[in-house]
Amino acid sequence: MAQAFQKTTCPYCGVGCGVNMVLPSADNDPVPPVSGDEMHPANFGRLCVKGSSLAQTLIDHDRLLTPSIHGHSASWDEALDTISDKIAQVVKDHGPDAFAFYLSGQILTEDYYVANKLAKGFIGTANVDTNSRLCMASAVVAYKRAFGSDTVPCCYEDLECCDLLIMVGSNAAWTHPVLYQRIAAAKQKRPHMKVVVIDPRQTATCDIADLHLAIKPGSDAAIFSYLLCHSDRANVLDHSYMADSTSGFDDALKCAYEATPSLSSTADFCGVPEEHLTLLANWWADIDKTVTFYSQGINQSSSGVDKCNAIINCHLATGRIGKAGAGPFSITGQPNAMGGREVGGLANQLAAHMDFATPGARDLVQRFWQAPNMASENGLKAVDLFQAMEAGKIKVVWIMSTNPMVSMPDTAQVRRALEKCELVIVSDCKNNTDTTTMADILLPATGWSEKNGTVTNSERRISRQRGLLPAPGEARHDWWAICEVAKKLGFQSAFDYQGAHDIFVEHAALSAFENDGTRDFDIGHFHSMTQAEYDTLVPVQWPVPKGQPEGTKRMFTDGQFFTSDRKAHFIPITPVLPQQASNQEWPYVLNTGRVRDQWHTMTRTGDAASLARHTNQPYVEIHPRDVKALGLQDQGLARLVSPSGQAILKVKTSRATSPGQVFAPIHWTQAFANASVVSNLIPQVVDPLSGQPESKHAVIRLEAIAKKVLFGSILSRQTLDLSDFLYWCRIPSEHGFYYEVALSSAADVEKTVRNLTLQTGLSEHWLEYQNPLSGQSRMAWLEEDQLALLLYWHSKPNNLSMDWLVTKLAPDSRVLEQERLAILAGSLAQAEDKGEIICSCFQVGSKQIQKAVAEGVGSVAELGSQLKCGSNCGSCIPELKQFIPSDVEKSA
Ligand SMILES: Nc1nc2c(c(=O)[nH]1)N[C@H]1C(S)=C(S)[C@@H](COP(=O)(O)OP(=O)(O)OC[C@H]3O[C@@H](n4cnc5c(=O)[nH]c(N)nc54)[C@H](O)[C@@H]3O)O[C@H]1N2
Ligand SMILES: Nc1nc2c(c(=O)[nH]1)N[C@H]1C(S)=C(S)[C@@H](COP(=O)(O)OP(=O)(O)OC[C@H]3O[C@@H](n4cnc5c(=O)[nH]c(N)nc54)[C@H](O)[C@@H]3O)O[C@H]1N2
Ligand code: SF4
Ligand SMILES: [Mo]
Repeated sequence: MAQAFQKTTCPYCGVGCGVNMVLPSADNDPVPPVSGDEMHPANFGRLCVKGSSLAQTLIDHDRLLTPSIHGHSASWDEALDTISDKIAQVVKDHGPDAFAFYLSGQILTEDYYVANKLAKGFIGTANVDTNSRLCMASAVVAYKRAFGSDTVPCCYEDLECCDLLIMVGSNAAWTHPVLYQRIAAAKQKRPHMKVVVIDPRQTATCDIADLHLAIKPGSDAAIFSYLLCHSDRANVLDHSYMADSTSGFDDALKCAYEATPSLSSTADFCGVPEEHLTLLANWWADIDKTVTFYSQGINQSSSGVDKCNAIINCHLATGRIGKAGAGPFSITGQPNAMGGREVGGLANQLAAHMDFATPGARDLVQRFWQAPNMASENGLKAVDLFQAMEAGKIKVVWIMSTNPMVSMPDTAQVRRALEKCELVIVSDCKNNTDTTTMADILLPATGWSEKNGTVTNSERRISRQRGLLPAPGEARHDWWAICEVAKKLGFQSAFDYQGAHDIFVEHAALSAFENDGTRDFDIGHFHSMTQAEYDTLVPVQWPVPKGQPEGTKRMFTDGQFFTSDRKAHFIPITPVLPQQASNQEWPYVLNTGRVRDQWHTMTRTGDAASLARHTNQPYVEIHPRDVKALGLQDQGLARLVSPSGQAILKVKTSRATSPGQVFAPIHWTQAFANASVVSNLIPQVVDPLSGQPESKHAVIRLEAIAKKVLFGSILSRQTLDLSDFLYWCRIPSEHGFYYEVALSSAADVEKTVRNLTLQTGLSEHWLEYQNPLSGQSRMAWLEEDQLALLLYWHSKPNNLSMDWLVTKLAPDSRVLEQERLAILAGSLAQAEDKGEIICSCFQVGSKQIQKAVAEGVGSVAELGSQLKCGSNCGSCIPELKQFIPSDVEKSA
């Protein structure tokens, strides 16, 4: 019998896919517990590999279950008393600005709303910032400069009905996979549709590109300045639209001509062939229905706001906005980055899309909230906030749903700041993150599948997340913890909510309060919604003002904007390169970003062994020319050194990056590897307008790690202290603990083995195999026929599959007499070796795919019917194509 499912929303990326979740039941029903919601307008039933693996992340591994104060378990009451007493004391002694929230685009709108209300209206500080500062703060400021409001004009359908799609600084194939697949499907149906990717790196997204501009890092604004000039030269300016709906064009055009006087100077500035730029310019001139889709390659830049406005200028000049298939579309990363913007959850926002600078706004919000202590000016943006903390000015910080010890630039500075701060409160679902280890007070939060509320996706669509599972241990909702502290501070009536529904309707009422069409964000239709209506809310795009329940697909269809003159503003742009340029001392440029199967700091995706198999270790992608010049070894280790820090990463030789540039993913933390936190290397350089860090750019040195390094793989029944290793990385596995490691020298083996036997309490007896010719040495400890510890040493970096060996760590697994040799020889393991996993859904590896292709399989579709790979979520299709010789030729 099929089980009933409930609808909720995926907690990962800003696509905001609808998810059906089967509630646990006693019988073993074959229906998968998580599937795509066919009715949800973001995904129509599709899920990517992360969404499909959600069930695997519901396990309670390392869950934070009780509050604690200075490492000792405490009751909620004790923890909340300690927090409110301390806040009251610092506010009294040092003023309200000694307190700060550091929040996240991964809390729900209702959580965000009460945090913002408490700080800005009741404690009296606008020190409410969030990891969205690292994510889309530049896009927000640019929209506001141009439109007078932070309004995303487009919707997902525009990506399917445009004729030219320019994807800038986005690797959507891996980061917004369901949207990418919608685009790929639309392009297949409409072959005239052109896709252009602008990214210094060749990425999986280039798979559908008709043109890839591998620009010099940071040079994007010059491309769009050139397109603005070209629109003028090619006579495709929309003069009547500009006259009716915009102002400031002449200055912007003059500036663009100064910045990009010729094709050759622009091509040179951007480091691209002139033919590529000409092709793009011709398409831009010839094709009216154009969407520019942009993400972190644009935003995370010291000139991020200008880059966004350079894009918006081009759309305004050609009237390509407010129409089907046209617009400047900033795509959000986190599931509720948009919800955060809606409540005003950034230090330079007030509430409900109002700012401190908007005349009358502070008074309006004060009256609506009946707030006793309204903040009156912007608070500190993330980087400034942590610097003020180090300087002793922020004395209490409440960090919620983010891991700044990994994600902020210059994490050593973040450590110093948190050490200095008198009270660090961290609300998280996990016990052991790089930030929870810095907390004075830990508060256990409910997580996805347990909490109730709303999130808003990249196309302004509000969807419900539904609490379907019970909260484990003493975990509580984030909004509840904030409201309890507010009440203890004396603000009972303003925070006396019975549930998320109460908060949502208040938020809706504020959005409509004295609005009358003056503010874009208006969801007044919901102000009187009942609990039952909230519980059955279907996904809807804002604005949804009173009397207009339908939702709004596209904004600015009438050419009216939210500036004082109701016109959109052109901004004159002078393109600049990243603030730090490489030089003799720091000859390489580091670019950072995401991999397909991991989410941020791996606190959730790191629980799914199957997701670890695509990319199992932190790596740095380096062009073969540089690998050779630096004497590095492919798959070996490199040390990356920047003026702010260091990291050790595995070398991945790749032509995807250009010589002189390297790329490293951001995901690995100290909980997963000893020396691979990439944000260590990033300087605290920010955009002057948005405060967004230049997280995509550091100047670095690369060093080969001495040749005598001994590499190893370790399997263990228990976690190990590997602090005397040069390098270790824990790879999530189905059973036990699996580490890839390196020792500085083979001479350290004896001491290391002694240390490991002491730690594990294992005997001095082990099975051993040595091959002096190959430098291999292997040791296994068995306890009552069960594998307890296995050490494999190799003198060269090795890609041995540990799949079969890991199964021997399963609790009921026995090592049979005849398998003892296989354990040391690894022979059975190799018989099972699938190679690097390409398709995570069906765990199909590169070696299996290569074999099928060698045997005559000639297309991705045939691969799918033979091996199943690519036939579920489709996230791996760009990679599968790389195995098919005819497809590789086509893309070359
Ligand atoms: N698998 C996965 N998906 C995710 C996430 C995740 O952690 N894992 N996180 C989510 C979040 S919060 C976000 S914000 C999004 C981010 O989504 P994206 O922005 O698509 O992801 P990134 O990999 O950070 O960066 C995108 C690209 O910017 C390029 N780039 C670097 N410098 C420049 C430049 O100067 N100009 C241009 N044009 N490009 C440049 C990089 O080479 C990279 O390919 O992903 C969301 N989706
Ligand atoms: N160098 C470099 N740095 C970057 C980036 C980059 O591209 N390059 N990207 C930046 C971007 S775009 C982003 S968005 C950030 C992301 O960086 P972070 O926000 O630091 O990363 P997450 O791993 O998502 O952290 C979320 C934390 O919240 C916890 N959590 C999950 N759900 C809940 C909940 O409901 N309540 C509570 N209280 N806790 C919860 C998780 O366990 C986890 O510890 O990284 C930024 N940093
Ligand atoms: S694309 Fe994937 S990660 Fe993003 S919301 Fe959809 S299922 Fe979740
Ligand atoms: Mo993000």
